[in-house]
Amino acid sequence: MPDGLLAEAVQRAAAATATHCPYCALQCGMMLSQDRAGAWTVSARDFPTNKGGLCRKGWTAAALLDHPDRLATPLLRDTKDGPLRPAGWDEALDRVADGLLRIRAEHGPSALGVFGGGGLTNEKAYLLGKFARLALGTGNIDYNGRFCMASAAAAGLRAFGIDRGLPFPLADIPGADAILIAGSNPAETMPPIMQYFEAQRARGGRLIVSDPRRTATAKLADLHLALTPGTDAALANGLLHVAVRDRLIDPDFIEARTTGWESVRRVVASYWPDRAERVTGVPAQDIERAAHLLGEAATAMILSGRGPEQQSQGTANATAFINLALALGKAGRPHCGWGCLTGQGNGQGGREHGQKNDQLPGYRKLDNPDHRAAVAAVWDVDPDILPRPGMPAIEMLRSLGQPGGVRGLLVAASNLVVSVPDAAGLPDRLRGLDLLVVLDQFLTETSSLADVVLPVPQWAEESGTMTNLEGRVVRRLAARPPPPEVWTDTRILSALAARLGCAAAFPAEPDAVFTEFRRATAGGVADYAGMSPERLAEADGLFWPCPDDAHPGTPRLFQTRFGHPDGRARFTAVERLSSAEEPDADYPLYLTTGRILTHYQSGAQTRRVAELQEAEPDAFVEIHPDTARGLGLRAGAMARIATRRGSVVLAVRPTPGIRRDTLFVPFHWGGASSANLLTIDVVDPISRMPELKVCAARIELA
Ligand SMILES: Nc1nc2c(c(=O)[nH]1)N[C@H]1C(S)=C(S)[C@@H](COP(=O)(O)OP(=O)(O)OC[C@H]3O[C@@H](n4cnc5c(=O)[nH]c(N)nc54)[C@H](O)[C@@H]3O)O[C@H]1N2
Ligand SMILES: Nc1nc2c(c(=O)[nH]1)N[C@H]1C(S)=C(S)[C@@H](COP(=O)(O)OP(=O)(O)OC[C@H]3O[C@@H](n4cnc5c(=O)[nH]c(N)nc54)[C@H](O)[C@@H]3O)O[C@H]1N2
Ligand code: SF4
Ligand SMILES: [Mo]
Repeated sequence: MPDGLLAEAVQRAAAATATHCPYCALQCGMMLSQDRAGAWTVSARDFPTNKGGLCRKGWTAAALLDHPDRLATPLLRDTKDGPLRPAGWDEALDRVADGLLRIRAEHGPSALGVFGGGGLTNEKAYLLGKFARLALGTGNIDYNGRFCMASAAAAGLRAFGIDRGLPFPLADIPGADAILIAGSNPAETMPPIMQYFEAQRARGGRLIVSDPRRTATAKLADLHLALTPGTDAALANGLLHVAVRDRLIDPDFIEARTTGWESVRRVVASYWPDRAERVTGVPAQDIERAAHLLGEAATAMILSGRGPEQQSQGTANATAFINLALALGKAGRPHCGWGCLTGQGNGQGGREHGQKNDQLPGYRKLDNPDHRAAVAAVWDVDPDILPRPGMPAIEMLRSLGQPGGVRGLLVAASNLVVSVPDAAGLPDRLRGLDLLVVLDQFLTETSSLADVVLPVPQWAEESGTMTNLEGRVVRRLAARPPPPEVWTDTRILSALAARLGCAAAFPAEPDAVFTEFRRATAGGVADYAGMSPERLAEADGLFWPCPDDAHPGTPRLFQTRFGHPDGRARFTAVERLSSAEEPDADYPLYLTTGRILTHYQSGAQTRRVAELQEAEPDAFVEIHPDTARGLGLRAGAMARIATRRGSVVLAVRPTPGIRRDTLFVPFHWGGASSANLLTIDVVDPISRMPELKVCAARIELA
């Protein structure tokens, strides 16, 4: 860090720094301060997203800053079977560069792969994409957002022409007379957001939740639709059937602002309530009631979570709910709209700037000649040297070590071994690579397999921008300098690019990257050009697009026109198709997976926070008490859950709110209790999202 920045960070450390949480996409505002004894503490601050609230993960985030597990130097392995040992930066970076160059010389650039994460700042995500395309020359870059909101993004882009998770600010939520939360559990995954739903309910608004479990969120709702896992499109089509039948749709809106309605109308005609009930298990009268609550409300929103999206039919599911919102005339108007509750800290920005296989900065497309030319001009290279789109995540991970596949992989900000579906074979595939390099703060289930581990700062030790679930760009400030032998991700990429002989510029400091990044987004859909650090610091962030210094930013999209050239939203008819694997005699139950309040993602961070780990030390399986009784499974007993991929042994947690035919396992743990030893890696044909939410399982006393 240059002296000026260091001095600034030190000065801030003496006072409290106004920053944002390291975890989810709400990006709650927080203060970080150090007491006289040197301990760091978090306190809440009044920011528009969290309004003074924080969840337990946010409150305890500072516990990781001086954690004894933190990596303090690069680590490397002298032989494939040898242990990791500390090394200096020159040795570690030389090793990485030599390894990458050797693979490229022998097998070509597409034998190199990069795997990124939605937790990276915009600057890092941008530089990682540039690094893959220019320094490595490979198209094989993808990231964990593929497992997150890729289906919602694909559906939103197809329907609206622009994918921004929420096309409106959270502040609009209380003004919606009816809201359907489709397969999300924000009471556990974004607790401070519940203020907005509570305000909506206090105004007399109605809340509907569709989820196979009666979650903390569903408990607050007027109506809970406890659908069978994997039947979301049937539910949405059933709701739209009723809306058509009972004249709840908005023909004027359909006529003026959309195209393609006829084909949708024809398809939903056969989703009469009895049929929808048979498929979804939701009583027909509840489907009728929900359709009326949404259709009769003056304003309504549909908010999508990972439930309907993380399926092999995820794009179709999200599309079916978008069709419903459009047909009701509940999109592109005040307090109305379909939106996706994006998950990771920078899940939104991380999907806009080039760490996706087919993408260039500014939400541009790698296969569009104009887009290639625009970005190549900023990078000062010939557009023809930009590679073509490479493999999306699951395909890339399947290719590891295969003929023609990836042999050298660089991972930044993902703990793949825990979070990838059907993960049993992944550790061996990673070990078998010619070179695995992981940039992380900890020795995780993934980084511990690497040939070279490069330590990076934590969120409070470097500045950077994050784009939250609303499309609001916020600036995180460094509260203290990183430990001496820890390098930022951007500095590492810059040093590697130089060693690889790349002629293009690779700025090392986040602020310099941000300046270049803003230029690279100029003219794109997600245009950040007008967002100077000074403006971001003054305001409570800025919403993209914000093309110039005078532009106020765009909190609300689609109010007058949608993002397609004709300004109209597009209907796409979808049928409900079966999940990749349905229960049968051998595996009679559905297994679904997801989150609990106290842990974050693969648990790489939160399992190291004593308070959180004590609250939920181990994975468990939720099962309906009747199902458990029938199988002789008592509370706390250890049960074996098996699927065609593998089995895990977990404590039984009888839960009256879950469907009788469904098991739920949180995925925050690795090793023998990893939910992803059970899941299936079949992907959605459009979004390439894997089916994390549905497979067939059986359970028995262990
Ligand atoms: N505590 C905590 N908070 C987090 C995270 C975390 O790991 N922990 N991660 C962040 C990230 S990256 C994300 S993506 C978000 C995710 O936030 P959510 O979408 O709220 O999270 P999930 O628990 O994955 O899934 C939501 C719900 O989908 C339901 N579900 C399962 N199968 C189906 C189905 O077939 N149909 C429907 N309709 N519902 C189904 C589950 O029962 C679950 O309650 O959370 C963010 N916030
Ligand atoms: N069964 C099942 N599996 C799932 C899901 C599910 O619902 N069910 N959900 C999926 C979803 S939505 C998601 S988002 C994924 C998430 O799963 P992962 O991709 O594994 O995400 P994290 O656990 O957040 O891993 C982030 C890692 O990066 C490190 N890190 C944090 N900040 C930085 C940084 O700035 N730079 C670098 N280099 N490293 C950093 C952290 O220490 C951590 O090890 O899991 C997916 N997997
Ligand atoms: S809701 Fe999300 S951003 Fe807010 S404190 Fe919790 S983890 Fe952090
Ligand atoms: Mo996610």
